Amino acid sequence: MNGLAERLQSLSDEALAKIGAATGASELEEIEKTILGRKGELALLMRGIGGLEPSERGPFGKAVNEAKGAIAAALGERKDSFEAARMSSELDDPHFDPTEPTPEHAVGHLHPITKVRREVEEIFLRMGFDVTDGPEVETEEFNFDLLNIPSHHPARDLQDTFWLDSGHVLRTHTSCVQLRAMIARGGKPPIRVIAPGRVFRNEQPDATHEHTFHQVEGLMLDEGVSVADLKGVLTTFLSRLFGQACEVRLRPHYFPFVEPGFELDVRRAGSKGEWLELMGCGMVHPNVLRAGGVDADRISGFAFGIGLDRVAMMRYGIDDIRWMMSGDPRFLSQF
Ligand code: YSA
Repeated sequence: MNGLAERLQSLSDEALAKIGAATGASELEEIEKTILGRKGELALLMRGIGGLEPSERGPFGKAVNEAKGAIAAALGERKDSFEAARMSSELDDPHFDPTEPTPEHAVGHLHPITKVRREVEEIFLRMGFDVTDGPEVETEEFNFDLLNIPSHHPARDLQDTFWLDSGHVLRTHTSCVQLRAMIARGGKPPIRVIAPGRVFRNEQPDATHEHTFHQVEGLMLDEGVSVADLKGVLTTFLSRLFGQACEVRLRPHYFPFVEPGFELDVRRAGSKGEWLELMGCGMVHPNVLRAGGVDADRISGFAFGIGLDRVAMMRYGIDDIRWMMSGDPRFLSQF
């Protein structure tokens, strides 16, 4: 057999002797790697099989497998005996206390923003909306131009927007997903989508402002959709979200991508309490509809953008938005 059988025998004898003489688990791991490993000595020996007579190959392969089995079994036995020795020395240690409780495992849970986002999604799904998303790194076109935001608008200023060297922006709002949703649906109504996601603004954080926060965009387009539908859908949504009947008030506001545009305030129905400003909304501007491939003469609809962090703050009584992205367990463990 070309000397291969003798080499196999001596390799196997040597390996078994080394295993017997090993003084610890790490030595065994080293032996395992050098003998049985993918590039180990047995694998090298197997490569010589091609030089054998065809009639010798079968018996040689079998002998290699047997040697491998014997070495692996010896390794296993020796590992077990090291482990047993380690355990018994630990048990013999006079300081070992088997009654000591195991350390507590911290169990994780969802972030308050994730919880609120899921609730918002659930409510809109039940009202027949789809949930969609879009890229956080956007083109100037989708973030501004197609949304009817003119080049002199302050949002385009370096002060307010993170511009990338490539000319892209970190999206400043989720409104760009309105266009992506219209285009993805070939401009064909009915279109009912919400798009939750992260947005970014080059702002100095304070208790109510972050540079990275979350919005949920909403869009509903069809024939004959009016401000009454906007008010109805959003009143239903907010009443479900806050678990009590809500009253909604629209105040005229300018957003370039809607006409008319509003800011929406909410309060508990029948209460004389304070109105809380919650989101921007309005009837989608015909220029935006056209940019999304929608027939603006026949189709109308509304859109809205909610600040999700602010909703979560109200929901859980959080007094400073900067906790949200802090990753601080003292904050997170309260939810
Ligand atoms: C308006 C009309 C539409 O048809 C559709 C969407 C919109 C919303 C618009 N795209 C927008 O971003 N308006 S906004 O600048 O007023 O932001 C919307 C909400 O995001 C705010 O009401 C607020 O809740 C939240 N927000 C804004 N800046 C923030 C912030 N939350 C935390 N940190 C900031 N820096």
